[in-house]
Amino acid sequence: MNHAVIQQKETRTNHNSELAGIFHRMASCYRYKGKEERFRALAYEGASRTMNNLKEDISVYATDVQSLDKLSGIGESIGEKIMEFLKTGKIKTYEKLRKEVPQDLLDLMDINGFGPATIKTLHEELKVDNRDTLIAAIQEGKIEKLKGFGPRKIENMKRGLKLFKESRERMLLSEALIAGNEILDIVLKIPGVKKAALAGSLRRKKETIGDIDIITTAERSNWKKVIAGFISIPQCDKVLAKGETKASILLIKNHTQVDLRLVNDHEYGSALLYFTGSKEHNIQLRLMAKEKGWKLNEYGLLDEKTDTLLAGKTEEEVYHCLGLQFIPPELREDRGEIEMAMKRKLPELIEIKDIKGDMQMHSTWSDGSEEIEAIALYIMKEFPQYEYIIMTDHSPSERIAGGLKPAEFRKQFVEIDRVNKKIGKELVKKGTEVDILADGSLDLPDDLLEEFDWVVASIHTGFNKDNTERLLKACEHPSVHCIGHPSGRLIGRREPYPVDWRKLFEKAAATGTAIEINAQPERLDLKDDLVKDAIDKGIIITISTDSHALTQFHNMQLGVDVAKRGWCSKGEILNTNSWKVVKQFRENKEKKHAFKISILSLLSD
Ligand code: DGT
Ligand code: CA
Ligand code: CA
Ligand code: ZN
Repeated sequence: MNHAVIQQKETRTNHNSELAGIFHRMASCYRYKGKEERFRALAYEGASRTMNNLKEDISVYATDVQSLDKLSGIGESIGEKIMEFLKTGKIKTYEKLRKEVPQDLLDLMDINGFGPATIKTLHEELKVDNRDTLIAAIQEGKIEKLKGFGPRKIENMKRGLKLFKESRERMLLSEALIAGNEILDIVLKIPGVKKAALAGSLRRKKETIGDIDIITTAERSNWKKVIAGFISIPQCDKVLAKGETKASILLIKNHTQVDLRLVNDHEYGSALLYFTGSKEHNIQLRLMAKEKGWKLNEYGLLDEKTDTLLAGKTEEEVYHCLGLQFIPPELREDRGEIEMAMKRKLPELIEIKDIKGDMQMHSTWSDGSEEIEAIALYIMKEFPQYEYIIMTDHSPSERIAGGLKPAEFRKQFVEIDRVNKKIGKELVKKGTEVDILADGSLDLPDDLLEEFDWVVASIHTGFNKDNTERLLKACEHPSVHCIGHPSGRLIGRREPYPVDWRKLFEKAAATGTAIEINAQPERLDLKDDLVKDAIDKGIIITISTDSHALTQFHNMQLGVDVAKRGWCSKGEILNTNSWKVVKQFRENKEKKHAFKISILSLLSD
């Protein structure tokens, strides 16, 4: 790819994400202004989502306001703002709004515990307009005197602030992967660079990433040139450190830190191993080496006394020399992987190519942005290996998300049949994401639930309570096949609600209920260590993208990354199977239930 093309690609993604950011902040401003502006807030929030989900840069659609009108969520007024932005780089209404609302506090509005009314009160009563003074005020106990700020609310706010702080310091895996791969491509083009690879938590696919680590090899005579090349890439905002073998920079975008380390070819494997981590995994490896009279560091596996190099060119070589099976980066967390590698019993991890279908998604029938037919056509083109996709629109109590009433689901069944007939393939399956209500009952009648091919049951309310009982009750329902986003967390924004996981996993195993890995970048729910606990209990896992737009189907990779970090092989993931097996899983649950009922009736006779 030549430089001109790269430049063009960068400006392309910029328009959409910049506008999405502005619209999101405008929505926050309107929410802050109060109830009268709530429809504006909703409209701008919708426009922000649309911007994030566009396949092409907005300028491609923006030939005039009329053509923008065709995009979902973009009416005439917002269309004009887009045109204004493309022409002038600014939106006057936004510039005006910024002056009326304390901008520094606005970011907090995305955090659990900081609604617009709360922020307004704090701003007006405490006369604070920046985050630091607000945080200080909370810590000094000043807000306890305000009306409506009880101990539970304040506790909740403190937890929210902690999350917010963490989210400032660490990126989501999805963002870091994009940034990391962009920079890796650029590093590979620096004159003199031979090999380069991502290392650190990014290579291990941890759910959040502190900084991006890159390992590079080059001829020794070129090292100076490579370091100089790295610190002068156009994406670099600031050089943090620069030495002979390493450099650290901050990127312009999001001020992401990138650490680059240079090594010789024959050290590449041991350096990659060292800088991939985790630190805890490395410590265990070093102890192993020591017991054998060796030492292990970034320069190789060496004899302690003679300094003879035993291994170092590849990671495989180092693991082999230590008497270990190769350990995939996703498992390097000191969670028992070294012991298993010694016994040569590591699982053969699931790969993206094993996936045969997507288990949760939403269409325009509820809160998705695409018609069922468009989704089906897109999947046929982009994911030809998929044998099925399950449409799982929301149930009635999800009012904001446009949940469907029973009669509407029955209409949707007809539409799904029509689409399948048109594409000549039983690709689209009939499902729902049914709400688990406060008492653990479901939001749709039993007779309808029985008609679905697949039922995911999820919690969308009551995030501060222990939700174990609700989830257990849902598992006991014969028509619930899977628990969706089981912990309810949003990384950096909302903590998981309390759940007794051991109880839930036992119930899921006993009732034959699957548990979801939701691959939405902010969810990654169930999280990796709990996935491992779940499969140890014999639970079957599904991976789903929960897509609300076409661009989100590619998140399947993130779900697979979580499954790998949870030690899953193909056998533990239901949607690596053909639809026949999914149907068997479903029938199994019904049989289990029927069996239990018949035993109960025998006992009562
Ligand atoms: P992050 O950036 O916080 O998401 O996590 P990592 O794992 O990428 O950590 P980072 O960037 O500080 O260092 C990259 C790798 O380098 C780390 O996974 C292991 C290795 N490493 C760094 N510092 C040490 C250390 O003091 N001892 C050992 N054994 N390894 C280290
Ligand atoms: Ca790192
Ligand atoms: Ca680092
Ligand atoms: Zn949901």
